[in-house]
Amino acid sequence: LEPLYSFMIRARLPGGIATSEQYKVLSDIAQQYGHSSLRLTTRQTFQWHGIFKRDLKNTIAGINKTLVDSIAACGDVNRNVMANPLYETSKLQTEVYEWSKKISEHLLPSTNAYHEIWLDGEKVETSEEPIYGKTYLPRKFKIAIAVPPYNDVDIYANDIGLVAIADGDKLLGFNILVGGGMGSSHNDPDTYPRAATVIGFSQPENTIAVVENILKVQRDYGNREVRKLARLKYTVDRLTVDGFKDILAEYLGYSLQPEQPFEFEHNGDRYGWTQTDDGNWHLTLYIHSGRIKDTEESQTFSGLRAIADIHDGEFRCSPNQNIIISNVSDDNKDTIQKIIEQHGISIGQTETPTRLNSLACVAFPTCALAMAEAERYLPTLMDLIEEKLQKYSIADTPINIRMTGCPNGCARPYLGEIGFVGKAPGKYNLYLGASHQGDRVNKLYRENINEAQILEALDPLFKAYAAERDSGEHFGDFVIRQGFVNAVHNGADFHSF
Ligand code: SRM
Ligand code: SF4
Repeated sequence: LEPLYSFMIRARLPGGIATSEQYKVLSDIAQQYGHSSLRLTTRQTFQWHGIFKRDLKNTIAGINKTLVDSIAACGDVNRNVMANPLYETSKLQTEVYEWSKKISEHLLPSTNAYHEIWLDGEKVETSEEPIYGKTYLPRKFKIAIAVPPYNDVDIYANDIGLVAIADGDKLLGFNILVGGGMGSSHNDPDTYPRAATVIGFSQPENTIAVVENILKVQRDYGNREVRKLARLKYTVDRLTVDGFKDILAEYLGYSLQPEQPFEFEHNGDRYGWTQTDDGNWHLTLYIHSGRIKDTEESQTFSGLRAIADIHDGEFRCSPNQNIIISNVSDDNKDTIQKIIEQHGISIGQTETPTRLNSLACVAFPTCALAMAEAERYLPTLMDLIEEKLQKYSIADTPINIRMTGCPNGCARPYLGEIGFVGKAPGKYNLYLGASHQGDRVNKLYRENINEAQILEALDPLFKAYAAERDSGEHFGDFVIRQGFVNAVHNGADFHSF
């Protein structure tokens, strides 16, 4: 008798967008095989947990039927390219979104192996991958694209970031960022999270060439000996930023132009209803840690399914584990609002800004790499943190809080103004001092502490922040100005004291 193995499946959802019809199937699969629970991820897609081995093939075939697939949702290739999914908000957003699709399609592996194994496709000889070569990449590879002032994709956490530079609605090109990444190992100074570095500017027509060649530099220069040092961030640091730029220029046949000025405001989502010029409505829901399931407080799973039954627009995944019900007609708006209210689903109007800016990874019970709870524990800790924020009358000030069950960093904890990274059950490292805009990683403040110690550590910080902050100063900047932690500018800084 074989043990009852269960698996996680991740969909590849181009642009993070599912039509209502597709969403119904995703939801039905969750009902049939996945314990009526769907998980929105920090990279704009859906996961199903607890799929039994015997159901694996049926589940994947079901996903394919909906025209969503799971190719390149995992593996040492480029993952989905993240972009703000609500592209109708401006002509510029639409154009940038089109670029994210083009890049994603261009970098998809062309192998047939996936179809052979899972879809009973006929076995064919596969030729060498045009971009990935025979060896693929040394490690997973991630790209995101952002339109300032919104950094909702957390661009600095990606191997490649593209920041749109525009004159009004006219796209002039992209600033190119390289070498972002979160993964690290506890007590191993060779590994570190790193905010991506801006290396120049490129005109729109060169976008694909620039991205493809950065990927090829990583393919050829990335560390294939030591897997934990294989991400592009380590390649960039090993070659030095200038060295990397020189090699890229050789691959491209020209150098990138100097970077253009830009500014981000924050890296969170914008909640509630919004209307676009075409008259359609869009509703961003707050889904705690991206978990779509029914609980006593909120029947999110049933509510979203009921919306899918009447909604003729789409369901779009945000990069922060939330969902946007998009392209709602005037006629449907009130009905959808009613379903939301009947099912106790949040549209981010009653939570504190700090809770709305919090993220937690999956961790226990499904993640085999977890050392501590994240998704299941953060709400409890948030209640206690909110008590402290209220005590010092700063509950209306947004502070980014991120928690993960291990240092791999799936909820981008090192970009939290307050970051918790699991060390052991009930114990976390506490990091402080990431920027609110998401362009600077944080630094270790307390190691291996439990709930009581976390609250004891945060109390005086909140007290000082309430009394001594400058006007408009964010918490992450304040703790650095006051000397609680030093700012981290590069990988070496992360571990130094
Ligand atoms: Fe992740 C591995 C979950 C976004 C860095 N991640 C895992 C695995 C697959 C564990 C494993 O290898 O067995 C987790 C599955 C847990 C489960 O039970 O579902 C897992 N990662 C997730 C998700 C679901 C977290 C979430 O709560 O939303 C996210 C799925 C994204 C997606 O749709 O593709 C997720 N993972 C991220 C991010 C955030 C991002 O990309 O913006 C990061 C940090 C950015 C980065 O890559 O540097 C991230 N995951 C990792 C790493 C560390 C990589 C490294 O460079 O060291 C691992 C471990 C590994 O690759 O060996 C990992
Ligand atoms: Fe699992 Fe660690 Fe990723 Fe959390 S951060 S989902 S515990 S691998």
